[in-house]
Amino acid sequence: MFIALTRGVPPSIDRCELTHVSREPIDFARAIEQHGAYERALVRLGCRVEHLPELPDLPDSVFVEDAAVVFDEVAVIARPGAESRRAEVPSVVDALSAYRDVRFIDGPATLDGGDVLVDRRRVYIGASARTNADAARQLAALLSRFGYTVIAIPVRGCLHLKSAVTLAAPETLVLNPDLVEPAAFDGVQLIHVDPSEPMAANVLQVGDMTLCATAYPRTRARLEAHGIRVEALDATEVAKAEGALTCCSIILRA
Ligand code: CIR
Repeated sequence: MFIALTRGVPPSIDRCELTHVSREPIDFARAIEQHGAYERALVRLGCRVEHLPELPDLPDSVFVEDAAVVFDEVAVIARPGAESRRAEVPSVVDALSAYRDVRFIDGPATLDGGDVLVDRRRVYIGASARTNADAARQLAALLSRFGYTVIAIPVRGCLHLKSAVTLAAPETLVLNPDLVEPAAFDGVQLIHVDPSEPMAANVLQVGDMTLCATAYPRTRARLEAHGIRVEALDATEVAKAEGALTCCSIILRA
């Protein structure tokens, strides 16, 4: 039903880019174990996991989400805002070319996939340190023929739009109102993270299940109170690399 592109955790992950997070030692063995559990969860939820080639010397290469945004009609190849991450992209282009027409965000515009949140025909794009207005304009031009509306959303105090808000269920977003303005999301149900869990807004909905990090039990309870089925996964090691659950896969309808 779904294909999930993933890539192994590189041994260089301790040299990853960091913007809003202080560097802490990453337990590589534990990171591999958690990533394996993540992939097994995706399989349980109906994904065929396809492994991209390992890139051991690219510290952020496990965060495949940033390299592309895939729609049913087209794959849009990103141009990551961190120059150190641009070499991650070609293998993602190769993999996606088997499934979709691919289109590119042209430089000097920059776009990280973590800044793009798709809810039906609405595409929210973060105005962040990684993604700029030129990329938003190009994305809108690429998608207008398919009936998508692209809406630029400022984000503050976090890396990506999807650090601040993600899809928890159809027409339902989970968000941290300190990082993104709730009024920007008109006409959808909003669930706020528990205030004691500011980084809990990154969840990954696949089919009728939503994956959430075990570190955020209070936000999980809020989702469940809204009737959302939640499975919790440990994601402590990618969190130290400023990553979360959506970042580690590109999921597309087969
Ligand atoms: C970076 O700064 O690019 C990585 N250390 C973390 C990227 C996380 N990706 C994501 O949220 N989509």
